[in-house]
Amino acid sequence: MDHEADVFYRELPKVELHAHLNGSVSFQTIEKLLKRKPHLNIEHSMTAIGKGQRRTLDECFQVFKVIHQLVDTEEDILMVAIDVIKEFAADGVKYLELRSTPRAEKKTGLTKKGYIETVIKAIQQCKNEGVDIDVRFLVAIDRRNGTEVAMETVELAEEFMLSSHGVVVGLDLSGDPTVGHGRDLLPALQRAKNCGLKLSLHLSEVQSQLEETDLLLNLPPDRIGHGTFMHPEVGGSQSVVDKVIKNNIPLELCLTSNVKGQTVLNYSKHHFKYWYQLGHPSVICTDDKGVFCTDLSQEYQLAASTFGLSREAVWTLSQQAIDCIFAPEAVKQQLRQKWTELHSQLF
Ligand code: 6MZ
Repeated sequence: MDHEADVFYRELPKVELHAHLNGSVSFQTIEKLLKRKPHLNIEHSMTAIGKGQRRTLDECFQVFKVIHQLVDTEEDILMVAIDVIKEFAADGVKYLELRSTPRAEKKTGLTKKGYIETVIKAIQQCKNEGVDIDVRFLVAIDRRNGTEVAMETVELAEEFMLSSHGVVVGLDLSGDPTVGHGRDLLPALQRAKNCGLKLSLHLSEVQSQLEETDLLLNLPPDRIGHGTFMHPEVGGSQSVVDKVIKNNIPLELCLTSNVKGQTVLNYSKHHFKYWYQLGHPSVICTDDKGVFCTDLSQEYQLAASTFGLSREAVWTLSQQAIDCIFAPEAVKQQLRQKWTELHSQLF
């Protein structure tokens, strides 16, 4: 990790809503995977982007490919998911929505169904061990894989939403934003929405996506990932901003990811400022804590130091994230209760 956050931020109870499983793999877990697969000749420098380093978004996607080579059996997925959940819990995250793209691997016999089952097993195992975190799962569509795979993914997600006792709550649309067009995925996303899956869509992560964003906002999604280029100051449009505000769609904002992936010039230029000043629901998230060498405490601290937020304001920010979770109202109530109990310990 680049550096460790101050105690206040680590002890702050937090909600993480935008975390890709294979982007969240820590140095320690990569170490274990490298030992399992020495023949791949992969080094740490190929799986993470360290302090002060930047990559193009395209290079970031190459990093995921390397990690996917290391995580290609049910055994790997189980270990990775358990480690990631425990690391978030150790960082003070009380509620986590993990997202991941189900993958089939001919070589190892991994199936997409087995993939999802294994993530759910990891979540269950952590719960049985009493790890202090409520974890839900969003099944991810990788936009690179096109219309048909998107529809199959929705069908799988639907099946698991019905059988996983509330663990699978929604669907994520992610993947390289420069590939494909959202219009081709619209039928799959519409179907997901109709069957009760919550939708979190990566929108306007790069500048060329305004038309797609405008179209997908008509669904409307339940949350937006990044939304970096939606507002007029960065070439977006007021009508897109108005749609987001009118539908009160929360944004998942990942500061370090956007700076290291070079879609945002520096921390002070991050669009957190625009949306936060509007009073629009903005949730601080990590995106890929392993790849970008960060954690959620650090992201809160960076937001506070960059935009001059008081500790009270940081507390409110973390508390308001509860309103944006995909789990039902009863879970929100439990979390609000937890935040109330923890407030006196921090202030
Ligand atoms: C878009 C991203 C992403 O699904 O194998 N992913 N998609 N933008 C980003 N910004 C940096 N970061 C991660 O985790 C890795 C996958 O998550 C998506 C990509 O599809 C990547 O392959 P899983 O667990």
